[in-house]
Amino acid sequence: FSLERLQAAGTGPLYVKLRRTLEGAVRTGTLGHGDALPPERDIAELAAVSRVTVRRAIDELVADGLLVRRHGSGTFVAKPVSKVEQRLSQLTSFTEDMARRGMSSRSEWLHKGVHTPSPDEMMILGLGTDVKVSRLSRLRIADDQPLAIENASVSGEFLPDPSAVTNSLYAELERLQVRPVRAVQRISATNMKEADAQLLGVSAGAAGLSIERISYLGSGRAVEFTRSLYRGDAYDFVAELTIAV
Ligand code: 16G
Repeated sequence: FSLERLQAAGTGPLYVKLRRTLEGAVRTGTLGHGDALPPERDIAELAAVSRVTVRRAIDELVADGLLVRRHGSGTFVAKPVSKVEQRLSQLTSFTEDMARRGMSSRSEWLHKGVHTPSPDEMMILGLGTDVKVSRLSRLRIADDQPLAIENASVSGEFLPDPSAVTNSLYAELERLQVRPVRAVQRISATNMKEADAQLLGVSAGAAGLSIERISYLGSGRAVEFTRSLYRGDAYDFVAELTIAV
């Protein structure tokens, strides 16, 4: 970030020149994906510009997705993401979806436990007053890239022991002979809150897809109520449409 580099970065306001210099450093590999940026005050000193100028250049690169700010640990060069395309017509599990693409998948568990259901869970899963609910929260990772945070609730009648789920929830439900055969899924847009963004390795406020899935057995009983947050930059949902008759 030397003064000479900045002067060579063409015309325009200082923050634009600094921005171009930083972009150049990423493009040429001087700054690698995942690398930490030096502290703002060091950049300001090296480039002989004010902290305000540095902040403005970095803010814009964060907004563009080239850099990521992680609370408490600094600013990093974002890792390039490969997008996952998911068809919207088949009821499949995350593990199966990734395996079909030749990707490995794993879960980082955030919580597994048996609880008294919330009013929402009671209503959606059709639970009686004395039935418990199994809750499973995890970060879903494909080929080492975090893709989604999933919070699943399953009736205690169908899944009494959530600790039995090691990786695939649907594989366990299949073993228990209560794998769902139909689901209704609702997708809406959201901006990620700081804590969620941090888990998913993106900046606070980044675009996310908030997804609710309620899945059912052939008998019509609801098995699963899952709320997920997918990375908007890493996931595309694709639906095939046919003409209405
Ligand atoms: C998918 C489902 C989720 C389900 C999970 C089971 C969406 C938005 N969500 O991620 O509802 O619980 O698959 O995956 O598609 P697993 O069997 O690999 O645990």
